[in-house]
Amino acid sequence: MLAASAIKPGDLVGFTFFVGTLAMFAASVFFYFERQTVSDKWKTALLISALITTIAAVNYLYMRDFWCANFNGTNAAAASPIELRYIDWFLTVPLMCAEFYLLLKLAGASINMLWRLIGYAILMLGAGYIGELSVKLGHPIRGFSNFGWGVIATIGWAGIVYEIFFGEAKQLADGSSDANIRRAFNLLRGFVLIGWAIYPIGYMTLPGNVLSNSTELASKLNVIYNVGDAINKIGFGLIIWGLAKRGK
Ligand SMILES: *C/C=C(C)/C=C/C=C(C)/C=C/C1=C(C)CCCC1(C)C
Repeated sequence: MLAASAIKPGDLVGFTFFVGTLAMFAASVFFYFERQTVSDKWKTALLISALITTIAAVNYLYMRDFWCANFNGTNAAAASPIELRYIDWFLTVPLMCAEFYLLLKLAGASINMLWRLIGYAILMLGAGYIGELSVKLGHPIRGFSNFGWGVIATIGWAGIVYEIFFGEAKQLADGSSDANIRRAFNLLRGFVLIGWAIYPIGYMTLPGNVLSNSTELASKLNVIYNVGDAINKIGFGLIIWGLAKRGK
């Protein structure tokens, strides 16, 4: 049963998994219904927004249960649902890259741009996963600690940021005659630069990383990731929704 394990009193992390599930479900219902009301050209993008929050909603049910079944009050690292988390991100981050592609397709975006974004995302998430795995296993992997893997992951993130602030994506957006598209593009890339920065902050609370001694944050890794997911997944969707509502 998905909801087999109860949240223990005072378990803030379990609570954010629960609220995260509700928020993702509510956002999904909203995007599916609103999709009927927008012009055809934005229906696919809004469907992708709904899929992103739906995948997260289902995954949050499992993550909450994993956490609640394993957390005993002190073992935050062992109770962390690392595999489920990264399965979700490996599905939803490429879909977010696809949103950029769909947005800029009318301005002439090439499929290569989409593959580049997805390639960077895979580097970012693959290295991040290996770094978190090294914490779980308790030893470096291929000579790198979680810090080293975090640096490699950051290169992937920097690639995405480069593409949308300086690369082909930026040039296409600049060249678009549609002010609504330019505006949505600027908002989306703001999320990638600022909203996505929440994740490396969470990652830095891992043992041995730069924020691991902060008593405020230590053991709050999953809270930080959950807040990041709610802001970014629902925020991305709302920008696409706003564009679709305004753009004819
Ligand atoms: C819906 C899920 C999203 C938008 C997930 C985004 C995840 C990241 C931007 C993760 C980035 C990381 C780094 C930049 C370095 C440390 C390792 C990661 C994977 C946490």
